[in-house]
Amino acid sequence: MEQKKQKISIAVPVYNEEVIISRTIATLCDFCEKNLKNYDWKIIIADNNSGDRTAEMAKKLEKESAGKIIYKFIPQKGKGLAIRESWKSFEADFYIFMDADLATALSALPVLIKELENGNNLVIGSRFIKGSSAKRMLARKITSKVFSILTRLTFDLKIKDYPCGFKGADKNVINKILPLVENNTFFFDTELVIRSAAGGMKIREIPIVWRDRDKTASKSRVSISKVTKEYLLELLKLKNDLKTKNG
Ligand SMILES: Nc1nc2c(ncn2[C@@H]2O[C@H](COP(=O)(O)OP(=O)(O)O)[C@@H](O)[C@H]2O)c(=O)[nH]1
Ligand SMILES: [Mg+2]
Repeated sequence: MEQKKQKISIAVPVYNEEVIISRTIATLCDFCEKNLKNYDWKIIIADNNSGDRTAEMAKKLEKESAGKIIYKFIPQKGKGLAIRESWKSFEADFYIFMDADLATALSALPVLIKELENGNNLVIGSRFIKGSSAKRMLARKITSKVFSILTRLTFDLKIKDYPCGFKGADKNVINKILPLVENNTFFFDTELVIRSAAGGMKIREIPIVWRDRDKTASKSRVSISKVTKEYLLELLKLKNDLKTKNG
């Protein structure tokens, strides 16, 4: 008897990604076709009203994909909101998101899925553990390291990488933790990790190979100073919230 295939939803948040989207989504789709044969997978392109040709290109990808790629339009901006809405739109066994620039080498995708099947509730691609490597701009490397240390100290956690754009969650996290997550922008997945830890979820970091996007092709959508300010404020807000709720 043929076993029922596990359903996997892969959300890819995009904002003004006309330069890379066709290539990276084709690469991802190809990879899934070859390496996720035993799963029923879908890729959801989550677009927050991009001002460029992202929507047009994503719709074309959807049309040519025989149901494997779905274009989702979310009028209000925010990477977190885009991921949340994508996850909500398609019922699955495992919920994944990854950045559209494929900063994380796709070889980590089957590993991430295996770790979810092994019973971990949340699996995090990590740039800071043994076996990982990250090619990044020095300024990003430093802020990223500082975020890691601050977050670990603030919440007394062992997890090393919080905002990495490559994560997977099971139904427990989606049903019990996701509704508690307030942030809908860049801090969304960091909050998801911290609230998952506070909620007793089993979390595992896996090593990844990370490469910041090629600046000649397109620039990061993230401004370091803006993100740093938001990250610190959100960290404090979350600390207070967890403190109040836990007495
Ligand atoms: N839907 C959506 N996606 C976003 C938004 N901001 C960033 N992204 C996506 O989030 C991912 C990470 O962005 P990127 O610029 O690579 O960030 P960096 O790797 O931290 O420099 C990419 O897939 C972006 O297209 C947003 O406001 N809405
Ligand atoms: Mg990136």
